[in-house]
Amino acid sequence: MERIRCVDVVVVGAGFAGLYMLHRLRCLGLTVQAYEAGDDVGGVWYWNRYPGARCDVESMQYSYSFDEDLQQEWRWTERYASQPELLAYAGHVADRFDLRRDIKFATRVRSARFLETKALWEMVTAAGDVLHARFCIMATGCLSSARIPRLPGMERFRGRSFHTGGWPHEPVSFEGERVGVIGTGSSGIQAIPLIAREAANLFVFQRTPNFSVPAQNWPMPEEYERSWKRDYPALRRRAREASTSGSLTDPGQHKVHDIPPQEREQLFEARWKKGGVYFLHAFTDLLLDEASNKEAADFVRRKIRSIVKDAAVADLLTPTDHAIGAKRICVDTDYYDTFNRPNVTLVDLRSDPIEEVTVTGLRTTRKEYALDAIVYATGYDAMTGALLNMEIIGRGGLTLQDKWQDGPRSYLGMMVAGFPNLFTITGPGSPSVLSNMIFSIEQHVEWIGDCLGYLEQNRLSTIEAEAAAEEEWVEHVNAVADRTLYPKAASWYTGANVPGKPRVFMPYVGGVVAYRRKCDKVAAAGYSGFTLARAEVAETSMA
Ligand code: N01
Repeated sequence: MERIRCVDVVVVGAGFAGLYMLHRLRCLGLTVQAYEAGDDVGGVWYWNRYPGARCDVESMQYSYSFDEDLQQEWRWTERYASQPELLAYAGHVADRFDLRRDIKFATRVRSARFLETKALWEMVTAAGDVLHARFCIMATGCLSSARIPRLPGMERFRGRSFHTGGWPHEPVSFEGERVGVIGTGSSGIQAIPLIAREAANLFVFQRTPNFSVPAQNWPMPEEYERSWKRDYPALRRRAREASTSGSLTDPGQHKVHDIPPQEREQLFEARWKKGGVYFLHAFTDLLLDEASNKEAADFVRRKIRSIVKDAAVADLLTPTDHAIGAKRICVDTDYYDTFNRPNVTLVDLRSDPIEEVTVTGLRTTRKEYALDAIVYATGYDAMTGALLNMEIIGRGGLTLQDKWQDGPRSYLGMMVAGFPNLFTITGPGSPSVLSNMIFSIEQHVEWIGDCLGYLEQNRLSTIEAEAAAEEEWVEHVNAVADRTLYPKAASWYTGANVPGKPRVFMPYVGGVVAYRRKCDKVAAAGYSGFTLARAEVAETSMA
């Protein structure tokens, strides 16, 4: 019988998390096998090729900091990087550190089972290949499991269908076509203005309006780039030590009601002009106090009404059911103005829901829309979807699906009791999606790398979260979230976008500084809250 190959670590995913993890593990002298479902590196930036896909964290900050030469040499061309540039950057990193040779592409992991007697993870791919590894690191991303709603008749549609999170690699033209976009979250809001410019007619099928602020994207000013590069290490350190999200955003110092209304308005206006998610940092209490939040929300509502010429359309585009920022704020270029175009129609699915997809388009309760293409911008089974799509089996046959049937539970968002030697990079219970993702990825990768180094030095072979520490962390994550407005909105942060998904606020809202302090404290105390042990049997190159 053929012997099963065994490595020290298996990494699932080759996006920004998987790439850096692989590099870090190699630096530790460990043998690594990475698996990636796509044909190349890049993760979310590999899949999301829809028109307008762009990051909304500034390029100078949405980039790796771990290698000074890399951050000095790479040149971003815009304030916010577009998807092609981000994908090129991921490719550059893979080349620079020669990472591809340890990544098996076009390979989806079907299951991961912890073999207790051997203290090994057994990985099985969709093609049936088997691999053993002492450690399994899930770098599977928070927004990687695309969700297409099951609409009656979908399979009949004779036109082209797309999901923003699985966009084709070849160019897609909508020139002269009748296009329907379903969904008005960040992806839809980025894609709609560009599709509108190309299509003959664009129908936007909106169920819930979202708050969006202008990106104010522009070509990278040379002096701005130079100022960052002059001081990169110090600025990165400041982001680590003195920011809530891992990005330097020039946070406001006041609560909304501490300053007079006229000044307030000026401050909101200044933030609007500055662009991007900075808007939510105008005041300190926007996500803590409903009255303060309402001031910000009303400002954006007035902006919508001032941009959109048709008052009835403006009304439909105006969010009224959630606090601004409690659902992920959207960042756009010309979104609201797009509804002034004669070829764009907003369809309100609240008053006129979709009944079915037909052979030639979509039928709502009131009307039939003939379409050449349907774009589903319908989001993700966020944070847990990619993990739960695999069969992950821990001690005693416990599946992650069972463990998380009432919502995700983990210690620090990195390890789950009952699943030894399994790490989740930016997992639920960590700042993840409420932070600059590359920033949080780096923190987790470095913490996990140090942890594996510690185990090696101390000749230990397993680490497992203790149930009590996990319980305490889950309670803390919930308690911190409950002090904010976040859990009140029906958002993907809480799983509300997926029918039947348990409603739990998943990311850690306590800020990256407090979070890092906790993780560092745990490590400094010899990994408090974890059980560390030496297994009887371990096939490893580490021991
Ligand atoms: O997904 P979403 P997304 N019928 O879940 C609608 C990140 N991101 O891909 O709200 C009709 O936000 C749904 O309506 P409703 C960012 O973190 C970042 O846009 O459920 N409509 C909603 O309007 C973001 O938050 C960038 O009523 C249906 C939309 O589809 C996250 O990814 C860019 C429907 C889904 O919105 C997800 O964004 C892109 C149905 N059956 C993404 N089902 C940056 O700018 C769903 N919808 C960095």
